[in-house]
Formats: sequence, C-alpha cells, structure tokens
Amino acid sequence: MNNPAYDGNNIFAKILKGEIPSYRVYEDEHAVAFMDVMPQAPGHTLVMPKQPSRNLLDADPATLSHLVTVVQKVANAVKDAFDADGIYIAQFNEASAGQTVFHLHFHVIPRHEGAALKP
Ligand code: DGP
Repeated sequence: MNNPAYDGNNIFAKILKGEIPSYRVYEDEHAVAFMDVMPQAPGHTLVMPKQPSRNLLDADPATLSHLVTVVQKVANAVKDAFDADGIYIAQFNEASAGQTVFHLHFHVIPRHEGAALKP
C-alpha cells in the first residue's frame, strides 16, 4: 500500500516555516534539530529534514543519508552536553507505530545508567 500523502500543515512544517517557535540547536541547508517540548529525558532532541517527507517510508535516499549524518552529530553533541552514558535513537512510522507528527523525524534521547524514560 502507498504511504499516505504529506500534509503541509503539520506542526513540524509550521516550525520549519518559522510560524511556531522552537529551540533550534542545529541547522544546515537540508536539516534542522530542535528540543522536544515533551522530553522523555532532559536533552531530548528532534532531528528532521527540511524536505517534506511524511516519515522514513516515503523519504528519498539522499535526504535520509544526509539526515543520518546529522543524527550522529547531534547525538554526539547531546551526549557531551548532558554527560550521558548512552544515546537512545527512536523513529516511528505511522500512527500504528507511535508516530504523532507526520513529518519525518528522529528522536535523540540521552540515557543515564539506571534512569527511567518518562512514559
Ligand atoms: P512522534 O511520536 O515520533 O511523532 O513524536 C512527536 C514528538 O514531537 C513528541 O515527542 C512531542 C514533540 N512535539 C509535538 N509538538 C511539538 C511542538 O510544537 N514543538 C516541539 N518542539 N516538539 C513537539
């Protein structure tokens, strides 16, 4: 079955257009990272392409390959900034898999030994 169409009115599209504020920690020509408003742990950051993609299933390979390098950069920066023991990377595709905002994004979440994630 085809992936559903991208809806340009999603909240991340509005953030990318500057219509809604965000705390940006990284930006280049093709990608942006900003802090999650409902963090599962301090330092929870979202990384996404500027290119409209609903999720990983419809993203083009060039967008994805650049995005993974940004995820790596942000993960290392977040690990240092939050003195984390590790980094949890999560990415959801469609509502049945837990996606709530339909613009492709990766969660970058610092992890500390013994600390629980917020539900
Ligand atoms: P997902 O389930 O992967 O689609 O997660 C979407 C995430 O986006 C969730 O952790 C909360 C976050 N989020 C939702 N609305 C906003 C917003 O307006 N600003 C920011 N910074 N994050 C948001």
